[in-house]
Amino acid sequence: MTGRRSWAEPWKVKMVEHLRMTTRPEREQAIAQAGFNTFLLPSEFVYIDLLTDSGTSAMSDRQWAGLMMGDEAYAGSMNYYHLESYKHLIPTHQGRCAEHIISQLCIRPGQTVPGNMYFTTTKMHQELAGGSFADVIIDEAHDPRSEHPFKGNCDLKKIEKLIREHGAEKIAYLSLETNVNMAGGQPCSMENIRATCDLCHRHGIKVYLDATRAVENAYFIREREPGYANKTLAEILREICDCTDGATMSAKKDALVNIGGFLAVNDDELAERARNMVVVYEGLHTYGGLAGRDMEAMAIGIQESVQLDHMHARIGQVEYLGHKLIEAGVPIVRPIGGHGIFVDAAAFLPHIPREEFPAQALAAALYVDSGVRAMERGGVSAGRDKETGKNLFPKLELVRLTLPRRVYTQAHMDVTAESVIALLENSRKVVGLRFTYEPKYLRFFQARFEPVRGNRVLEG
Ligand code: PLI
Repeated sequence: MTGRRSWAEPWKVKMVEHLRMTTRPEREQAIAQAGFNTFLLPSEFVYIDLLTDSGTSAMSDRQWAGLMMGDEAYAGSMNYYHLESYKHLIPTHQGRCAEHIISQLCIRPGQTVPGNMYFTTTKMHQELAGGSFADVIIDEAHDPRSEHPFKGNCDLKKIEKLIREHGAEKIAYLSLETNVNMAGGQPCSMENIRATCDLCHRHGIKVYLDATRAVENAYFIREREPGYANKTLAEILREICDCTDGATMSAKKDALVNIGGFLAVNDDELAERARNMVVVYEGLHTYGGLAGRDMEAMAIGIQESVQLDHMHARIGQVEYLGHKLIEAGVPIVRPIGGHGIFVDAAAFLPHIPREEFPAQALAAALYVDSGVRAMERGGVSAGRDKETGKNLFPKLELVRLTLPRRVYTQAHMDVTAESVIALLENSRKVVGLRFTYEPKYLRFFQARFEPVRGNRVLEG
């Protein structure tokens, strides 16, 4: 049996959504009108949409059936009680609202918030609450070529140094992200999660989990960490959560829904304060901006997300695309991560300086070539230093080919790989970009650009 492919997707297609095929001149026009920002493309002009895995999953027939079981009572919706995790769970309409609440409640101006690499919305909310983010991820995470199996790990020495320099009381809490998005979907080991939490707790510092992709992380722990091969994903997930004091969650990723999230905490008093705040920004604490049906779909989605067959096929599809690109010599973040393939745009386009945003240019050129929509995860996403106002240029300058869950086929992966490989062969034809409009907050969403020469991002 060795060498035989023993699994495929544990589902079959029941309904299809038609996609529009476009011509290259149509795509050239569309990307120019979108200011060379793939976020600003109308999705009807996109063929294969790998912008994000957020809210883009296909729901199952059971989830769709669950929508009919929505209890739309304003207060005490039955669906709310189908969700449980930490001692207190407060639904929010998506992850960043949970981040907003935890940041406002737990960060005092001038405090530091260590985390294993920044995430855009997480850091933004920390800064808006008067805090400063401090990166404590291991150095390997910043090296696309490092094959470290747990590149999401925290570096305990970096945490100890922060505590020594600032004092524990100046640290608001540690924000622990699972399957670290900006590092390429890279997991943390259970050993490291436990050691990080122990260290923080010894100093009286709380640890809040960003559980957005915690199930994907659990899958990697099961695959790679000794002692976990016979545990279920649900058991591993429980173990991760048990180490921490609470979690923010965007259910739009692992939990297989198009909208939803929550804040979950163990502390009674913090929960009380969070419930007081959620009514101001989201809605009553038993629906937090969601319809009852959304909560039901989320509860069912969480159950489906921890099925091993599901996760095997999910990560298997990412690996399929990744191996095709590696075989063709495309520089991608190694090892292959959980929710997508991250192309190393700095290595792909060495002729484009960082100031001309190679990853932004590559994402736009990929769209022109084939209608595949990807996302920049590099200098544009990083924004500006909040003190100096200068552009931040993180070591990683990446284009993320993010795979929605249960949406695309192996043939779509082949088309994507062909386009990336064709671009690599013609990489000198990709032209750098400069800003024509730069928004103040989370600029990557709405920024506009123009090519530094001519009017096309992909020449020829
Ligand atoms: O998009 P939200 O507000 O539901 O969640 C924000 C959020 C928090 N943490 C992490 C690790 C995320 O990846 C995240 C959202 N990510 C998006 C939208 C993405 O495209 O990766």
